[in-house]
Amino acid sequence: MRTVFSEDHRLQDGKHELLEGQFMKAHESPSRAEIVIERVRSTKLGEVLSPSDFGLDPILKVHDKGLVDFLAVAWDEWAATGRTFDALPHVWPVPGLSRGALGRRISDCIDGKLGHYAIDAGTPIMSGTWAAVKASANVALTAQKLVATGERSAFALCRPPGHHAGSDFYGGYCFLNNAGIAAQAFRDQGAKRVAILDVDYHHGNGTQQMFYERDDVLTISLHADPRQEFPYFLGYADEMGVGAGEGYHMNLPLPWGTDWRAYAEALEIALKRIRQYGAEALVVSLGLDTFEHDPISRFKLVHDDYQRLGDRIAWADLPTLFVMEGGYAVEALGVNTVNVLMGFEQRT
Ligand code: OKP
Ligand code: ZN
Repeated sequence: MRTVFSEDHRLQDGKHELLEGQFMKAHESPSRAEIVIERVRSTKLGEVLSPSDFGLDPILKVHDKGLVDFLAVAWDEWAATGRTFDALPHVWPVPGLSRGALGRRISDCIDGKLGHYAIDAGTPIMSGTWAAVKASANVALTAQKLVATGERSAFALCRPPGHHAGSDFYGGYCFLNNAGIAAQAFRDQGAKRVAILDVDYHHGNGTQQMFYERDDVLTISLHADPRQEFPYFLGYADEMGVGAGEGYHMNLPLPWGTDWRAYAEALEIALKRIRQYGAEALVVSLGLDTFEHDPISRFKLVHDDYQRLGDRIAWADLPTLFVMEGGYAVEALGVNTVNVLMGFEQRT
């Protein structure tokens, strides 16, 4: 399997996130991608390619121009106020604040804009953020092209991750939805039906929102129950799509402490649905934060389970694009990630 990777991920190096009432060292760090690419290289998984530049068009197919334009200038507007630390929001419009005829205003001030577009205070914007975010989307699109042009699979080593970013919001360490952008690219290149399987520990709320009213992209997320975990407001089992999208979204929330046995049962439900759907391509939002030692998560998967995960995904028997999402037990991240990819290849 070939891997697409860009060194530009390092340009995203946020210092802190607001967590449990404190500023903590950011969990989403450059070391994450470094350890994964090292493991890809040392295991000889396959060739490593640099991304091509696809520009903004494929991004604007799934993201609003308002969000994209904001991300492009957010740092400059923040820095123009004389601030030198990372940009984070600190005030948000709850739905009731400007309900009904009042509508939602977007302030001219950077603090108002941050609160308008961000879902949390855990996703710092710095001088290199936009360059890293564009590179991450290009990594996904380059790997997507490999699969669309006949490769059985490819690995997009994206950083920053994407699955919490929706059409018009960012957050949860994510700015643009790499998996969603890639799924849309499959559609635009002629695939009639595409499936996205999200195995990150956290619910893929951005992906859900982006495709919620569509039947041409089936979205399924296995994740920690939002009653207990971020993103709290979405990810419940009764959210199944609306309008044309009714029946084309599936959430499989699982409790803290979930191990491989329970995880595998949910995974089987997801994979059966994907096969029944008749997808022509599969995009996997590959998060490794289901690992037993992940510092911000509470599932109990072990190293070998990731090979099993790859093997099960291969059972769907589809051209498959793996897109990197979360995973914060950095020392183990390379091994666990490549275990999935190797497990997938061994079935083929
Ligand atoms: C990004 B990805 C937990 C706070 C969570 C944000 C987590 C974002 C995870 N107590 N803060 O899905 O791995
Ligand atoms: Zn996650």
